[in-house]
Amino acid sequence: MGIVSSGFTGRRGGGKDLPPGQYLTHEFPVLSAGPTPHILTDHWEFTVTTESGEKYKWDWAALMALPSEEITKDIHCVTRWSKLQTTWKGVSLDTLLADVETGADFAMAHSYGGYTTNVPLDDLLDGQSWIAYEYDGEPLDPEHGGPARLLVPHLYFWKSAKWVRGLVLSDTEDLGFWETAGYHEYGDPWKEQRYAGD
Ligand SMILES: Nc1nc2c(c(=O)[nH]1)N[C@H]1C(S)=C(S)[C@@H](COP(=O)(O)O)O[C@H]1N2
Ligand SMILES: [Mo]
Repeated sequence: MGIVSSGFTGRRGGGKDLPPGQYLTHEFPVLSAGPTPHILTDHWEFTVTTESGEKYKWDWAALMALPSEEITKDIHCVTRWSKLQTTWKGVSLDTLLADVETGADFAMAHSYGGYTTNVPLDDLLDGQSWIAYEYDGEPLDPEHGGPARLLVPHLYFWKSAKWVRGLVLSDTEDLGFWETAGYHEYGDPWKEQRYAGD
């Protein structure tokens, strides 16, 4: 009996958490533009390079020594699936960038394997992004970006670079992998900024 409406769970009021054009999934799809790199935490390193070329580096032990946060956020992929209330553990970019001297407006995230994606620096700060290393209480699977990925859940999920290895800060906006291929330079799911010009 009743009306079955796929996409509405009812749990949080029937779809108000879904940006336009998105549907709900309970799966965790894997979307990777290339093969999954397998990086041992012993070899993992995260580097922030400022606009003046100064470098700040963290190895895995240094990342683990930083205060971590439990994160519960909705995620939205530009291929139209959304997943609500995903749970992660990671280190806030506020923590990582606290002592980084920069006046840059833009960041390019770089991944092991060569993927890149551009994000305004302001969108990485104020509790909006993390280097996540656990998903659902478990170490992050390699196919989902383990050992660690960028998590920027307020933008389309392509901005959440898997296997992240660094940020390059800049005064000017460069375009990353998907942005160069015609996707939106910013990617706000609530404004449906899927493609350049949206
Ligand atoms: N390094 C890297 N990061 C990436 C991608 C990728 O291909 N390579 N794909 C992006 C896209 S399009 C999405 S939707 C999400 C998918 O993450 P998932 O595979 O954990 O679902 O990762 C993003 N980060
Ligand atoms: Mo995506």
